[in-house]
Amino acid sequence: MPLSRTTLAAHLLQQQTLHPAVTTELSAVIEHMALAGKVIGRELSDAALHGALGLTGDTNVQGEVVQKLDERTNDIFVQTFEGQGGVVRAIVSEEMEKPCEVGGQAGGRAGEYVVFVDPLDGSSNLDANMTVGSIFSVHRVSSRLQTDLETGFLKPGRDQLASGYVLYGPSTVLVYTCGAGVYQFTLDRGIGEFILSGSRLKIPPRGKVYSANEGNYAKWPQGVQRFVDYLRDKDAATGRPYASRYSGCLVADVHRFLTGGGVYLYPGEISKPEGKLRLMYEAAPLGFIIEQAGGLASTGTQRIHDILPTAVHQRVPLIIGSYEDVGNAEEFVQGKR
Ligand code: FBP
Repeated sequence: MPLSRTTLAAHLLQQQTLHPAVTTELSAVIEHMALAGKVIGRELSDAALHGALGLTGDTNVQGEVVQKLDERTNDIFVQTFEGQGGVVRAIVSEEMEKPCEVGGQAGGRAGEYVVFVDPLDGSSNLDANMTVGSIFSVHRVSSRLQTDLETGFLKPGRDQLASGYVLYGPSTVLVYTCGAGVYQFTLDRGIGEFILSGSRLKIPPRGKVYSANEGNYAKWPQGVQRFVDYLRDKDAATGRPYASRYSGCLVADVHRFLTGGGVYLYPGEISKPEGKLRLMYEAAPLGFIIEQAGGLASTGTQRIHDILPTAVHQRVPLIIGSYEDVGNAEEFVQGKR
């Protein structure tokens, strides 16, 4: 095994010497996310062999049917942070209506971080054995917390300290940023370590692929329809038509762009202008990653990063990916083209 292979722990130690934002505590949070990712990766790999696939019969706070693994992966994140010595005060999860306090006292002080998590993104892919992911975002708890647990956690995307995702595909990959570039790690299952496999990742300014559930085309506002029509039109000079790729897993579609560029859309609909995806644990964390890689994340009219959240499960339209492609989408959505 070449000794130059860098583990996540070694990388974070190095980052702490280079960037004051990468503190020991924040590194501990990211290492706990990696630990939860390893456990989830293992459980997904043989889920069918111990009856872990299928539905629970319940619906979650979003009104969505709950997969058994949605619940199990949520428990894994809560358990992972329950014993972590207090740096994390609470977890806010897609699967839990209210924030869940996990942090003990660290040196007599309440934990200073809150972790927002989508434990299993794309879970409707599970029965088809297709790619799924976990998404996380780390914020510092605000002074407002004393009064109101929920609103004390609501901060705009630009205030994130770190974000990332774990992608459970042919290999298990962890991608994160602390605002000092985007780094990728691949799980070496043989030694149980995430090993650095990509540094300071950059997304191409323009892509050749778009991702959207075109089954919703008739429900979209005209600007969105016209943008997708534009991508499908033939024009060699601008590399159109773009190829259509939609995996049913936001993390997988966004990860594809980190290497080849392109644009993912889950827009608002005429009857549902807020769209489907959640701001705090889907749009904002992926927005931080993509913008650190040189791309853009928008609602079509506003940068995701600048949205002042009003609720932990708030939904927003999302257009994310290569800078020029998202810029084009914004012009169509705003009726400038
Ligand atoms: P979940 O986090 O509940 O899985 O929802 C998000 C998501 O599954 C994305 O991963 C995916 O891109 C999108 O919703 C699929 O939605 P639809 O089935 O409406 O196209």
